[in-house]
Amino acid sequence: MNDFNNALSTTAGDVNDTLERLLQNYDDPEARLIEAMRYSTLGGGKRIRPFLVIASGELFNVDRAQALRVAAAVEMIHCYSLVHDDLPAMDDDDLRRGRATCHKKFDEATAILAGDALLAKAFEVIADDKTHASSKIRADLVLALARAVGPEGMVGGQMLDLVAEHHALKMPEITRLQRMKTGMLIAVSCEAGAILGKSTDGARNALHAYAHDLGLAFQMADDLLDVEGDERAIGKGAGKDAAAGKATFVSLLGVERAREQAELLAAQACEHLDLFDKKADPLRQLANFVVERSA
Ligand code: GRG
Repeated sequence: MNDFNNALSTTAGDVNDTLERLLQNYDDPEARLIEAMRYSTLGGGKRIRPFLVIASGELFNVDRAQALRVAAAVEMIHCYSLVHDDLPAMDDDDLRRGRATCHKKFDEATAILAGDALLAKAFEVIADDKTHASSKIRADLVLALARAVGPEGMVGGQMLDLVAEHHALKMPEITRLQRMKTGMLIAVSCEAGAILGKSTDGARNALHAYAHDLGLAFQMADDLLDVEGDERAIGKGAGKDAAAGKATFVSLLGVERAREQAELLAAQACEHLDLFDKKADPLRQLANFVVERSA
């Protein structure tokens, strides 16, 4: 295993431990809700967003335990989006991370509640003073995260995606949709390290620019996996976009150009990190991982 894979798996282990602690099972009648939340967060995943929080925090010597709480909160939000996206009213998927989706394992109502509860829990974790002693920093994190996942971010992007099923989107529209749907959570994961570390505006903007290119590269790689990926490796249904007649980066650019473009964006993402020294190497390595991944 190389250094990067080691770092990614160490982060995944630490995030799992943090999620375990934050989502304690108990015996009350609502235990089924916690069980569904734990099922949806502790069952695998690459933990790319938590890695971004930790790696960007390291640039500013952020305390790891504090960064891990933010990383776990971001992962809770990501998992909530997956649980809701898999519901019959949305993508109607049976498989996620190589096992039954939350509503298949439990039931639809429980999956809706588990998603809702993960979103609320994430903000509870961020707003708790264990995350940072400064209420200003905690409020900045809450604001950045709420903007990234709300109507002008992830959920707004999901709405555009639903509307897009009835319209042929072009490149600028797809780019905007994907930027909102997946890019903004990726961007706030990078910026969280800068917020926790009270960075300069210049450093935060550089991380934002890195994340912008990284998010698009990530989505292009995801579209390529939907066309070329092995269902067992990616742990979810493949070929769904084409079957649904959805416009994607691959349907608009073709496989070759989408791959070239993803690689270009990953390289461009790294250029935004030039003001940081070797400490930013994990972020540079992640950009390569994102376009080379097979899952
Ligand atoms: C709020 C319902 C709702 C949806 C928001 C983000 C999103 C929109 C839906 C999630 C479904 C999806 C396929 C989004 C595209 C982004 C993407 C490829 C997510 C999967 O991220 P990975 O590859 O997954 O990081 P793991 O399992 O590794 O965490």
